[in-house]
Amino acid sequence: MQNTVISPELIAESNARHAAALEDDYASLGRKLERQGVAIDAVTDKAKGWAVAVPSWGAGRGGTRFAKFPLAGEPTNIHEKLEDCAVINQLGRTTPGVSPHLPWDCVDDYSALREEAEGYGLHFDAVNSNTFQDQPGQAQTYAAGSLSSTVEATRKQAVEHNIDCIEIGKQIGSQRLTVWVGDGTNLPGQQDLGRSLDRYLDAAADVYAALPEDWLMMLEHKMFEPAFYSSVISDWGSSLMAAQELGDKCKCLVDLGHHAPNVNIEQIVARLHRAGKLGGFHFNDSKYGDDDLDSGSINPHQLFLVFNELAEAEADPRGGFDPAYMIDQSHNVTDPIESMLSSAEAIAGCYVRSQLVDREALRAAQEANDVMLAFRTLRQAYETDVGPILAKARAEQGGAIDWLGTYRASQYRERKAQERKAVGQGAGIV
Ligand SMILES: [Mn+2]
Repeated sequence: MQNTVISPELIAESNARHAAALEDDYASLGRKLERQGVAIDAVTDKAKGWAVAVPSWGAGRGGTRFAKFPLAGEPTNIHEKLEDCAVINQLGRTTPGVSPHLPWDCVDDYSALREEAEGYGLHFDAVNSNTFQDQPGQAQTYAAGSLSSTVEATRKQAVEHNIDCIEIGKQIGSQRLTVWVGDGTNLPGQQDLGRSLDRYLDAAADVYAALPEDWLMMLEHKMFEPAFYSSVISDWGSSLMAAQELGDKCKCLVDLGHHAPNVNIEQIVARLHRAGKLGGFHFNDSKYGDDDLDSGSINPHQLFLVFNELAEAEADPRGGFDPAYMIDQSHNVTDPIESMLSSAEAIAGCYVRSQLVDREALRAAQEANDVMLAFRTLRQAYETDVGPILAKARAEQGGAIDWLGTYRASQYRERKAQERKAVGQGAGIV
């Protein structure tokens, strides 16, 4: 018996109020797509089979380096985070995976934690290591770097933490390790830019050597922050270089916020796939830098173009196509459950739109150098309102047609505000 956090009756009652309007919209969209040669039910089935993981840390309020504004009833441990993730998946039916972060989510009994997640219909996705901050009692500081540190004992400590993450990951059913290091410099001359990469690669090779056969190590690049002059794995070029040097079980992870403004991220996606090194995504949106805003809130067109490249990659797998999809954003002023539901819908919507692109027509227009027709072929899919498909997919799997209204009617957060202990203030960590 699956542990349902939100009353199924409440969802059913809410859906009953919206069912007639949805059927009307779905039928109308179905007729429109049929004229384009697309069977809507087949697309809805694809939507049902598509998933994006949520990060455990995203269940809590994030913050900036200036402040964090806690939300009454937000989770304070992995058990409460799992409960919130269960709500997100129960209403949205797109997010059965939870990506844990260590040591923030460390517990004594990992098989019990795995069972707890499964009780909610959830599973654990990629495990995220953390060598960007010091933990209480830690022997070596990461103030001057972790895997790339000039201090051998510090590099060793960072390697051992990553290996611990793999061991914990095995117990909770994960098969991927995401490695992001904050290593870098704040002033020119602080470190030798070449040797710091050498040290990183040597240490990362020790982590790689501990990977089980059926695991992947994903390297996440980031242009800047916390290091503001140079980062060791600053861009997709450094990431690709490292992944190629480390081996077949190492791939690159693209966090949409980790690039300079206006960088053509969809092209990076195509390039990484071409190199057989597209490992996964961290979805978020940004206006200025690594803002970690809700996915699709600022530039939904870019998100669509990324998914268009993913659809191309899936059609031409070149030996493999299995990227890990995860949301990675910071909810500073919203209820994280609402932001994650909104983001999952935006991301799934771009996936669905990418499935509506007439690939044959696009290819023909490209081959004929018919620029406008190629553009319009893409644009037609982007401009399609796929809301009815997403709502239908949710409803048919027990989720909510109107997830926001249903969530608020459940008064889940208000109840948790009574039950859970208050979160401390202070700067957030994102
Ligand atoms: Mn990320």
